Amino acid sequence: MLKIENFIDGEFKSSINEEFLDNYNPATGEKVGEISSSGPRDVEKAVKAAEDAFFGWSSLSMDERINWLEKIGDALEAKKEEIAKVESLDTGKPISLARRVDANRSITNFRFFAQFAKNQEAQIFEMNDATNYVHRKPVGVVGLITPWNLPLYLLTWKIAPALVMGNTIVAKPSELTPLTANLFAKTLQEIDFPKGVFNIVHGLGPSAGQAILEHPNVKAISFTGGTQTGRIVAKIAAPLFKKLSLELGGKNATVILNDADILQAAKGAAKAGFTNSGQVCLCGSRILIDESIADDFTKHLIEEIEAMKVGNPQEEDTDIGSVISPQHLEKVESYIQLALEEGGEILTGGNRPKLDKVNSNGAFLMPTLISGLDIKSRTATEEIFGPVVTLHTFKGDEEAIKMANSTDYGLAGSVWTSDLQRGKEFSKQIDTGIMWVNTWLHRDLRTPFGGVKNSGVGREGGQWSLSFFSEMTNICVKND
Ligand code: TXE
Repeated sequence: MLKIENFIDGEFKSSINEEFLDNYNPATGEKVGEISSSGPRDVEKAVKAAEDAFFGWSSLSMDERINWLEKIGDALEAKKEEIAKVESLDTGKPISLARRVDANRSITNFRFFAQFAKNQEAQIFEMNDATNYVHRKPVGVVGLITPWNLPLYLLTWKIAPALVMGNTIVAKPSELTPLTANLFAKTLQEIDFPKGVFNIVHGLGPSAGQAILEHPNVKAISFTGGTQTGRIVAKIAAPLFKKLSLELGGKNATVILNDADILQAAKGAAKAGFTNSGQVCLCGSRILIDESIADDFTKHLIEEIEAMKVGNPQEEDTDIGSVISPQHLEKVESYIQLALEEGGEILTGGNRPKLDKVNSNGAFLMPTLISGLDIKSRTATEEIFGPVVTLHTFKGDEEAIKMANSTDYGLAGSVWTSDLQRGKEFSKQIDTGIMWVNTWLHRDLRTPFGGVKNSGVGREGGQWSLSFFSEMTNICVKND
């Protein structure tokens, strides 16, 4: 039985109250371990360790910190298969997805920010009688609070830029998925990473998470999670004038225009809708299809969905694993019930699969496609965050734009068309932070990542991450 303890000042130690939370494998329903259930006193210890380590870490040169990021990337690369296995065990996601997406991206996050920081140019603004130098300094001790859907991928997406800019860290992974954060901490120990620079406090949001938000010496909060929790984070952090990055929920539209390549669009829409069982904030959980090609497209889409293998996430050919927990499964199923009440028709899925004994107690749901709902129905406007996608027809681009923009979220979307210029122009009309044309989840880490409305505040990626994790001083030198 795994015992996952806090990682403070380079050592693993249980929370002061010696309390633990159970940790489960959602694909089998089995308890796999326990994690420390920390509170404010543990956060105090972690912040103190981060403060004590701050001078040493921030006084390293940028090149020395870049070297450390490269060493971490190499150490994670050597453990890629272990990361994939542990992430799959903790989340119920297919091992192939955990390897291709979670493990690979966790390694890439360090290598990308090492390279990106290397290429940073000094920001200098010349006047006719003076020169302005923009000097970047670390923020100090930063708090990273992350969710359960892409645990190590999203945590390292914040750790790498925070470290390279000279900050020290107190992190709280989701209490549902602590294992790869623990593996990451062990890796830092193995490479003799400076103690206290990176700390983990495990536990529940309202106790451990909230204590990080409230701690006066935590100067910035980078949060990824639900919109509801994002409101709580903002309410606590804003009056303390902490820097705040909020990456929240989404209800993204996959829009198929009348000149799309129907087969390519059906494959793309199925991938966008059901990757990680729909538990990615970027998932295309609403498909909008031009009525002139709706029948043909829907036929191909259903074929793509029904070809997905649902089952044991430890098997290489599994496409859809379990969702994160029985509680989340019930939440997702309640939306299927709601959809029927709102006049929806289930075109495929909507039921739990019959699986072998090992997974008979797992939180599995067949990928589900529902048509016939009003675009303003609750099912089509609230984030479900599971393998449930709604299908809506439109007549002409104007109506498609209106429908795509008809939720309180604004994170991402995709549009499928054979006319790339049309796709680009269409994308400009959509109120989201990210739009893909004839693809989905194709990522250049230099680009701004984040959303508007209830999808959050701020952007991550490239220069946006380096700016968030640093403070600027403009030094204006009068020329003699
Ligand atoms: O997020 P939560 P979860 C959305 C999606 C999903 C919902 C819940 O809608 O259903 O979020 O997912 C910590 N003070 N997305 O449970 O609950 C919590 O312990 C401080 C979209 O992951 O918001 C965890 O570490 N911290 C998202 C983290 O916040 C608190 C990806 C996220 O938990 C807290 C994942 C509090 N009061 C979920 N309450 C995206 N945009 O990528 C909780 N936490």
